[in-house]
Amino acid sequence: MTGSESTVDAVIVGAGFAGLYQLHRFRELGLTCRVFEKASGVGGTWYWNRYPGARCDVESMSYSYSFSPELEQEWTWTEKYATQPEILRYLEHVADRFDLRKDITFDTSVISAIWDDETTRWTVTTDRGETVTSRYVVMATGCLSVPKDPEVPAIDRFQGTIYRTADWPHEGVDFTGRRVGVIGTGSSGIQSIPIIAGQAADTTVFQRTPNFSMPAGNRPLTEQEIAGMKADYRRWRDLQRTSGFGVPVEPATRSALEVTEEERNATYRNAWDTGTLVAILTAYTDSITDKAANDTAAEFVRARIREIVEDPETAEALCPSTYPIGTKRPCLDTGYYSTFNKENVHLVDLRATPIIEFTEAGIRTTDKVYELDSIVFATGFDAMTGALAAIDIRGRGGVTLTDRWSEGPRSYLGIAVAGFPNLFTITGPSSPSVLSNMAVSIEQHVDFVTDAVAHLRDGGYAAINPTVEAEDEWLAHVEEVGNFTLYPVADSWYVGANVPGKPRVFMAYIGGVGSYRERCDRIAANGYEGFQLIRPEREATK
Ligand code: NA7
Repeated sequence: MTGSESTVDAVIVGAGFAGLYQLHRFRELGLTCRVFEKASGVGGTWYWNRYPGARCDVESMSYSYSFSPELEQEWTWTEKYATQPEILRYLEHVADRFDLRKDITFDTSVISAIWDDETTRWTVTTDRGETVTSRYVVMATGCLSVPKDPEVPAIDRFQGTIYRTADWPHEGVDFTGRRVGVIGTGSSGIQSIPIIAGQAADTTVFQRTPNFSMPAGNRPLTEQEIAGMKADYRRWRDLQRTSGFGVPVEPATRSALEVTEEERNATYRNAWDTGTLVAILTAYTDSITDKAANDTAAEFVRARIREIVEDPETAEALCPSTYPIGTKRPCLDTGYYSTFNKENVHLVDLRATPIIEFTEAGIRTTDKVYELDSIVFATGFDAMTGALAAIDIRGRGGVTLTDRWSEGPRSYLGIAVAGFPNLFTITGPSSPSVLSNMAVSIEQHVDFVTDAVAHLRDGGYAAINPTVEAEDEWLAHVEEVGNFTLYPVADSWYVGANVPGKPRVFMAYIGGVGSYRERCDRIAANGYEGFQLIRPEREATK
């Protein structure tokens, strides 16, 4: 395809959960589409993150598409929390079932997207030299798709093997007999460490910030559970869509501070035993808004860590204490804390002894050299904006998205950016996405975008673009709601704190998936309030 040029109605960037569904919906509208995907297959996150133990920590029957009742009935999940291979098989099945692959070009990255105000078209260029002109561009590039390495000197000097959880070898890795170091204790580290430690001769975990983790209680689904859910999917989907996090929960009615310690701990114990992320964070009305209330949940989890981990010094180092529980993404694990009871597993607290550099033989901290055969980077992502910043996106007047976002991402609803007409960001910054069940948020965004495009077509409009005022109002609302909670205080990837130099902005909407959906529906029903609808040749604007 090198050097070729073509025209379609829409270019979609990415063939993960979002890109696949967007392609399906646009095709239903009769649009011609091209999807470009960097990987050699569909799946996005679930294509790349093949590290041992990789699972979704939203329950499998909820973390799935709802748009096709037939798909819901024919696909059967096997475990409470699906593994990466199972989710990838599901997405491959979706691609085949809806005949999506024929419009997807694999092994191809989009490198630029340039808007032309005269033609009201985007010109999209790929790293294989192909140029496509389209009316619409949808960035289905994912929130956690640009991995970042640890910021330590001399990584290249290390003579052993380096693996990245976010780009794991397809053939897998056998750590038997090896001395392995793992850097990073987010979800990827916490899921993989027990399995790596089960194989390796010796495992050293380099921890900068301890994380709150709860037992996943993963298990095979029973036939009754599967049949029950399949019979009840429609009601369940409605509950998901109107919930706070895209996962139905009983709303709390009381403050954590108005009940006795005994009652509170019984509630937390029940929440802990559910093996879900949300139960402990939604147990009380003020769990995530009041520091004293939050402390009670944090202390409950710390007590469990001290119970499980036998060495008191290691237990203390594993106890998070520098941020409220929930304000950095908590984890679900299978045997994470007990892994530190093994003799051949060691914890290095990087707050006490930071890494100085990599050496030929391993890692040098301020007090010691750790000799290693392999090092695993589980060091996270340039979240929310990384994948968009990697593409040279230029809107009206040649303004780049990177310049427009130099002080932090600006967006209306997390879907569209003033000055960048007909460009849509699925689960973009300031949407509820990363604080929700992604499957629910992705479907809602794709549906909104598809309806907007149908509205343009039916009304004879050439383009849609949010106004700066609508963007300002939305961002003020996102900030106001965020500030009502404890989220902005933590040095998390939600605020960009994990990437040196990134502007500190709380990039998620915590107003709830349900109320966000209502707002989007209202905006659409009111003729796309806050958006400018542009007629061909700008003959009229609204
Ligand atoms: P996360 O959650 O961002 O975790 C990355 C981890 O790597 C975290 O513990 C970081 O510590 C650590 N890290 C990052 N850079 C360094 C350096 N330079 N030195 C030492 N340690 C470092 O990424 P995951 O892949 O685990 O999970 C991503 C999401 O996937 C997760 O939130 C779920 O939504 C699913 P830090 O906390 O920054 O001090």
